[in-house]
Amino acid sequence: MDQLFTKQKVKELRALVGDGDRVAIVLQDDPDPDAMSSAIALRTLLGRNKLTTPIFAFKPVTRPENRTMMHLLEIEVAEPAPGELDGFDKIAMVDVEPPYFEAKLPRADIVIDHHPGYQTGLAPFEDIRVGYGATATIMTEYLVSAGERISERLATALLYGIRSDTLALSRRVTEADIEAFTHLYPLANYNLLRQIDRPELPVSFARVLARVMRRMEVRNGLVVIHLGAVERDDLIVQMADFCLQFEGVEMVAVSGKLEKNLVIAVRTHGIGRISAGDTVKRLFGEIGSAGGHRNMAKAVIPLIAWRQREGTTRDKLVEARLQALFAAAVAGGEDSAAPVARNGA
Ligand SMILES: [Mn+2]
Repeated sequence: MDQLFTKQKVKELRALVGDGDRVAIVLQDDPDPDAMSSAIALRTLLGRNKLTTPIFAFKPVTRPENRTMMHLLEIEVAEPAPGELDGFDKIAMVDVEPPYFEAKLPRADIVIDHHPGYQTGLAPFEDIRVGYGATATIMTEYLVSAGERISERLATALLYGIRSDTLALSRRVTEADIEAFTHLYPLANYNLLRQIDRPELPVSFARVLARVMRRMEVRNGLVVIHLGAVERDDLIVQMADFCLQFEGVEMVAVSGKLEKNLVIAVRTHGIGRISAGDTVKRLFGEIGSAGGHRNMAKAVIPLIAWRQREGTTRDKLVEARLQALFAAAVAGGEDSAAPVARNGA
């Protein structure tokens, strides 16, 4: 890699984004691993988090392994509401270029990509490396050049991005891709990579499924299910996604006890007035960490805090209480600010 050039680009990139700027990262429709990993790398490089620098795509991720990657690596990609992108100070795109979006974007400020055939000179910051096998390779070079710590999660994402864009380094691969791959290799989590390729459900989960699916009901577009104790966080998430596919379902809340916490995953189609993120913040923000986007949110509540407020952590009662809380939220819409009453029964 041309280290001097990369260093210069990182400097330019950071200079372009002001401290208080809200930055939107926009990806191609149905984003792939290269795009998603490049997006979180850009966020790290800019020292941002998901609130100040959310990731958007006009069409959601659909491929099962890409969805698994999102869940396992906790990458959130939101569909922008009409006009939402106008509210951002900077619009960045990775693994894609402005003409792809036609008139859908108000602006383009940052473009980092490896696809050939686009017109350049459309954004103040551009780094298009047509020879490269993956945008994740460019992003890895940026991170290395900037001396950024590459977390296990980020390394796993970038490695998977490079691997999938180059068909495991067999197609369109350059020296730079191999160098980036080699750099990331010792930093990544192989167990996660294997799970992305082929997520396995524990056999014991079949029994959990058989038990809970029997009592699944759709009420007012809402499904609430408490799984009881679960072995892994992603089982809760997978269950929520699964339930969202049923006829008439608009919002799903699935909870499970994971170690000392009650973990709640919420999914919506994002069409009604209800935002999953706002709902969990309102319901659980005071007793745990809770947040997310319109379609996707999560709350992690220490069981001890749940017991203090709700009186009990018995599975049956947890489900009944969650059912009541979410039903009230759905009925009340965004404006329902009703405080959550202590209620043991
Ligand atoms: Mn790519």
